[in-house]
Amino acid sequence: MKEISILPLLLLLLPLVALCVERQVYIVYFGEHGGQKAVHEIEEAHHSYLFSVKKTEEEARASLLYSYKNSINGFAATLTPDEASKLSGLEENHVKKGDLLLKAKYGKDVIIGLLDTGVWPESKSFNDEGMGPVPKSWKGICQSGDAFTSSNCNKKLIGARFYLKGYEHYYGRLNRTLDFRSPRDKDGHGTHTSSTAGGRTVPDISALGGFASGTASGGAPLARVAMYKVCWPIPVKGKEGGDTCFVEDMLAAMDDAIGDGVHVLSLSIGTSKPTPYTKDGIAIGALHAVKKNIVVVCSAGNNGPTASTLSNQAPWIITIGASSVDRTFLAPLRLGNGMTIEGQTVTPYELKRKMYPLVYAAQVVNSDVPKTYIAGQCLPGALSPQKAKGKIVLCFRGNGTRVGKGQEVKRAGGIGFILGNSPANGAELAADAHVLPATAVNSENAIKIVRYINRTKNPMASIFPAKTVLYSKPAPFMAAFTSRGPNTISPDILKPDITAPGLNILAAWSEASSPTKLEGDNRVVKYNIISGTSMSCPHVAGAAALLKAVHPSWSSAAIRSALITSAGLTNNMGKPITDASGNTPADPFQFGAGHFRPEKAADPGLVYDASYTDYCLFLCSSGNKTLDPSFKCPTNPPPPNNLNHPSLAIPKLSGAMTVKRTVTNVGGSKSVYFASVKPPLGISVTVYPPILFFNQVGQKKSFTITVEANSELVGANDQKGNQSFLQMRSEMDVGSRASEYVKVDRSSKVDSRTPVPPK
Ligand SMILES: *[C@@H]1O[C@H](CO)[C@@H](O)[C@H](O)[C@H]1NC(C)=O
Ligand SMILES: *[C@@H]1O[C@H](CO)[C@@H](O)[C@H](O)[C@H]1NC(C)=O
Ligand SMILES: *[C@@H]1O[C@H](CO)[C@@H](O)[C@H](O)[C@H]1NC(C)=O
Ligand SMILES: *[C@@H]1O[C@H](CO)[C@@H](O)[C@H](O)[C@H]1NC(C)=O
Ligand SMILES: CC(=O)N[C@H]1CO[C@H](CO)[C@@H](O)[C@@H]1O
Repeated sequence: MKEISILPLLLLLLPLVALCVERQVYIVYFGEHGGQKAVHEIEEAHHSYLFSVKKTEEEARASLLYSYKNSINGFAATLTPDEASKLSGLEENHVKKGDLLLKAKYGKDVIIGLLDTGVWPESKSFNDEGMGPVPKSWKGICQSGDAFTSSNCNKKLIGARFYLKGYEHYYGRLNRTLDFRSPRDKDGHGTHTSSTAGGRTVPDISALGGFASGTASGGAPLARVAMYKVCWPIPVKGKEGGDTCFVEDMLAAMDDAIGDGVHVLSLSIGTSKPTPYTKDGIAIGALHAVKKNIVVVCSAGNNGPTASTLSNQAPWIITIGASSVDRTFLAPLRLGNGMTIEGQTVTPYELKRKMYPLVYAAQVVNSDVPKTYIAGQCLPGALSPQKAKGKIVLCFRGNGTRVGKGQEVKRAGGIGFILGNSPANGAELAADAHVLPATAVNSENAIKIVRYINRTKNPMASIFPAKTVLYSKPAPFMAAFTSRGPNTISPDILKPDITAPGLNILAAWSEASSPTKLEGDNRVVKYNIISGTSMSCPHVAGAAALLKAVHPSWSSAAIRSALITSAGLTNNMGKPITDASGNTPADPFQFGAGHFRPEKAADPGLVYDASYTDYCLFLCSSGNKTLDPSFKCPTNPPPPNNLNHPSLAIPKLSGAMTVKRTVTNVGGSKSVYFASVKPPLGISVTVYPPILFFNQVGQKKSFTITVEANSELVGANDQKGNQSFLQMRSEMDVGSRASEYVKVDRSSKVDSRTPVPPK
C-alpha cells in the first residue's frame, strides 16, 4: 500500500566523458521534481535506480557522482553502456498513475466493510479531516465497549461492531487481558487490512527503523470503512497462538453488514482445510451479500506451496492470492571467508561493523533436544545460553513463528540471528521486525551458510544494517505461502481469481500490540510491515471500491470479471510471473488470471456477468440445493461449467467439451471483438462465432468454446488427474496456459502470517 511517487517525465541518458573503456559518466535526467519530497527521499530514489542495475549497494553508492535535488531532478553516475541501457528501460515501467483514483474520486462514498480483529481508530489512516458527511444510505452503528465509544467513529471510520457469542459459548468469557471486549484492535491485523483497503493518504510514514518511508495510502483513500470484529485470540495459546473466528459470529457480522449498507466486503479470513459450502459461513454469507450486489473479496489462504490448499473457493467470491512488490529491505551478510550473501529484514537493530562467531542452531541446543532437523529451528527453550551467548545463530523456518525464533536466540544470549528458508519457502523473504539484529536468507543461501559452518574451524559472520531498496527485480513473483488450486470444492471453477501484493506490506497497526505480537515485545508502532494473503485481499477490496465508484450500476460479477480479464501475466522484466524461486514460471493455480491491474479493470470492454439465480443454478448442478431452500432447482440445470465465469477450468478433460459464455458490452457502443486463442500444449480450442459485433452498450452476445484434448494426451491427462484450464482474457481474447502443476509435499505449518482461521 505504499505509494511511490517518483514519476520521471523523461529519461535522457547523456554519455559525457569517457573514464575508461567501459565505464562512462552518464547524466540520468528526469526533468523537474514533482510534488514535495524530502532531500533524503530523492537521494534514496536515485540510489535505488542505480542499485537496480549495479551488483551491490556499495557499488551503487560509489558510482553516484551527483544527485540533483533542487530544481533539476536527476543524477550523474558512472555506468557501463549495458547498465545505461538497462536504466533507460526502467522508464517503461512508469505508467501514468492516478486516472482511476481521480475518476473514482478516491472512492468517496463507497463503503468498505471488513470482518477482522477490530480497528485502532486513532490511527492517522482513519482521520476524517475534510471528508463530507456520512452517506445517507448508511444504517450501521458504532458499538461501544472496552476502551471504545461511539465518538471513536468519524466520517472515515463510519461503523464498528463486535461479535463474540460463538467464541464465548466455546471458550467461556473473553479474557480481557488478551483482547478488548469492543471493536478496538489488540492484534494489529484488522487495523492493517482496513487501512490497506480504505486508509487515508498519510505523508511521512515509515515502519520501525525508518523502513519503507514515504506516503502511506489505502487503495481507496476516501472510501468509508466499517469494522466488524469477529476474530479473537485463542485463550489456551495466548496471543501468539493466533486468532479464531467462529462461523456463527461471522454470519451475524455479514448479515449486519448487508443490512448496514456496505458496498464491498473484505475478509482476510481463511480455513485450515477445504470446507463444503454448506458448512462454510463465509460462502453462505457471501452468497447473500452478492444477491444484494455487494462485492465480496477473500484471501486464498497461506497454506502454499502445496496444491489444493485453497480457502474461499466459491465462484461468487473474489479469491486473492499473494505476490511480491518491487521493494526489498536488503541486509547483506558477510561470512569469514569473504563471501557476501543477500538477506532481508526490517529489524531496527544493528550489529557493530565487525565479525562475530557464527553457529548453526543445532550445534548450540540444550542436550535434551532431539538430534533431528527440528534442532535447527530455534523453537522456544531449545537453545543453550552457555553455547549460544555472543554468537550469530542460524535457524531454519519450519515449525514456530519467524519472529519467535529470533526471540529464542535473544533469550539464549545470541547477538544476531539468521533466518534460513527451508526448500519449501524458496526465495520468498519475509522482512520481519525482529527483536535483535537479524537477516533472512533464501533456501539456497541457507545451505551455503551451513556448509561454510561445517567446513570451517572458527566460522565468523557479520550482518550489515538493512536498507529500503526500490525497483527490485523480478517483481511481482508469487509468495511461496500463497494457497494453490486446483479447486477441491468446485473443480470447474479456477481459483484463486487473481493475485495482489501480499509480501512485506506496510500499513497501520494497533498501538496495543507490538510489531511481532510476541509476548515480551513491548515495542509500540503506528505502522508495521507484515505478509500474507490477508494483506493482498484488502488491496483488491480497495480496487473494487474504486471500480464501484466509477461504475455504480455494475454487479459484483461484473466487477470480478473486469478484475480478472484485465489482470497482468508479466513481471517488471517483461517475463512471465514466476513462483517464489524467481525462476520457474508460476501457473493459474497460483495466480488465477494474473496480477490485478485496477486502471485497466476500469475499462474492460466486455464483462462476463452472473446473477444470484446463476449461482443457485450452479449449486443445483453441483449437487447442493441447500444454500437457499426457497430456490427450486430445475430438473435439468445447466452444467456447472456453464456458469458465466470469466475463466474456465476442466478437470480430467477427455475428448471434447463445449461450454457457453455470454459477454456484455460495457465499452464503446459500436465495437467488434475477435476471438484469439493460445491453447495449452496438446489441447485445441475453437470459439464460435469467432467475431462478435456490438451496436450498443449493455448488449449481450453469447459464444461457445469447444476444448478438445489431442488423442495421445487424453489417457495421460485422465490418468494423472491433471486439470486442464483455459482462461478468458480481455476483449474476448481467449487465452490459456499450460495445464501442469507440480504437487510439492510440505509438512511444515505456516508461520506467523496465517489469516485468522475460522473454527
Ligand atoms: C488471562 O490471560 C492472561 C495473559 O495470558 C493470564 O495471565 C491470565 O491468567 C488469564 N486469565 C484467566 C482468568 O484465564
Ligand atoms: C553439515 O554437517 C552435518 C554433520 O556434521 C551433516 O549432517 C550435514 O549434512 C552437513 N550440511 C552441509 C550443508 O554440508
Ligand atoms: C500432472 O502431470 C505431470 C506430467 O505431465 C505429472 O508430473 C504430475 O504429477 C501430474 N499432477 C498430478 C496432480 O497428478
Ligand atoms: C513440525 O512439528 C511436527 C510435530 O513435532 C512434525 O511432525 C513436523 O515434521 C514439523 N515440521 C517441520 C517442517 O519441521
Ligand atoms: C459443493 C458442495 O458444497 N458440496 C456439498 C453438498 O452437500 C453435501 C452434504 O450436505 C456435502 O457433503 C458436499 O460437500
